[in-house]
Amino acid sequence: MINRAKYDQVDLQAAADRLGVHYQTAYRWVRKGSLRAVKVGAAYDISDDELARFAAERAKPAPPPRVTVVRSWSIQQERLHRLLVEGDELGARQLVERLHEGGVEVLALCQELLTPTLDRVGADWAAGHITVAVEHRASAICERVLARVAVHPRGRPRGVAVVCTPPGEEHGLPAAMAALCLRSDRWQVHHLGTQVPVPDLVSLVEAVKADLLVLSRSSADPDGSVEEVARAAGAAGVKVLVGGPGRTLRQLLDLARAS
Ligand code: B12
Repeated sequence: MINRAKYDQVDLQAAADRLGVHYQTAYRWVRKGSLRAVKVGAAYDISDDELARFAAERAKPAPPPRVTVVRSWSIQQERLHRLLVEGDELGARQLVERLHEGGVEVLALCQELLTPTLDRVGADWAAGHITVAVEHRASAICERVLARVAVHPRGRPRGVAVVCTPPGEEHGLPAAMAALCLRSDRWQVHHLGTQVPVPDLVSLVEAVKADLLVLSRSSADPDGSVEEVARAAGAAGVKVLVGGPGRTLRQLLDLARAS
């Protein structure tokens, strides 16, 4: 039998108590190796010195979070454009995720990186430099990259927003970006994608008690559906915001807050 007092050792429960944490937390630290312990049969012993060292380590201020400063968006756009045109999904994902993990906000990622790069992909296509297949692959990669950027801001939501495209509009990426940016600005967002029939859209807007309906589009309004949706949703008492090329996500967030 080991005399703990004699060797200035405490068991794991006592160590947890002294560190002010749950037993399981102390156990996890021991398993990870960050809290050094000696195994005695089925139990663990921790020395006083080790406890003091560990407590002092924990009391040190955490290092400041990594902050990425983007010196040149055009260099990032150039990189992303190359990756998208080559179909390098992993590379595109890593580029965006690295910036996001470095603290770059989703608004900047969408507005300064993805939007101009997609614009360039569109210009490549219009000029015949890339095929429709390459353009489709690039935009599909963007959809998946965007879906991986998770934002979970704390606090009470500002309100409920429904985001989609007007019927006939197949450009779904602006709506995906709008949804992401609204979420990051603490809106509860129902993102419906594209081609939602107007009566179904209105009934969902009513069911979720939306404060806001955001219609995002990249092209003009070939079906004249924007006005139809806006009228129907307006009649249901919801504020409608309509996007379009040349309009920015910053404007969207400002309009949404002002609504
Ligand atoms: C990818 C793409 C497609 C993909 C879309 C896939 C997808 N999942 O989205 C597909 C293959 C479906 C497609 C189809 C077509 N496309 Co296309 N497409 C593009 C491309 C390359 C990128 C679109 C995009 O996502 N842009 C980035 C977005 C995010 O930028 P944005 O449009 O400026 O949007 C911003 C604002 O709207 C704002 N925002 C969003 N919501 C809100 C809300 C509010 C309230 C506010 C204030 C702001 C806001 O945020 C966005 C981000 O900054 C563009 C090129 C370009 N310049 O955009 C062409 C482009 C839009 N397409 C074009 C064309 C011609 C077509 C087709 C007609 C081609 C065809 N012949 O079939 C079809 C139309 C289909 C349809 N009925 O909608 C033209 C449009 C020309 C025009 N003047 O209308 C473009 C500009 C290409 C070009 N250079 O000619 N396309």
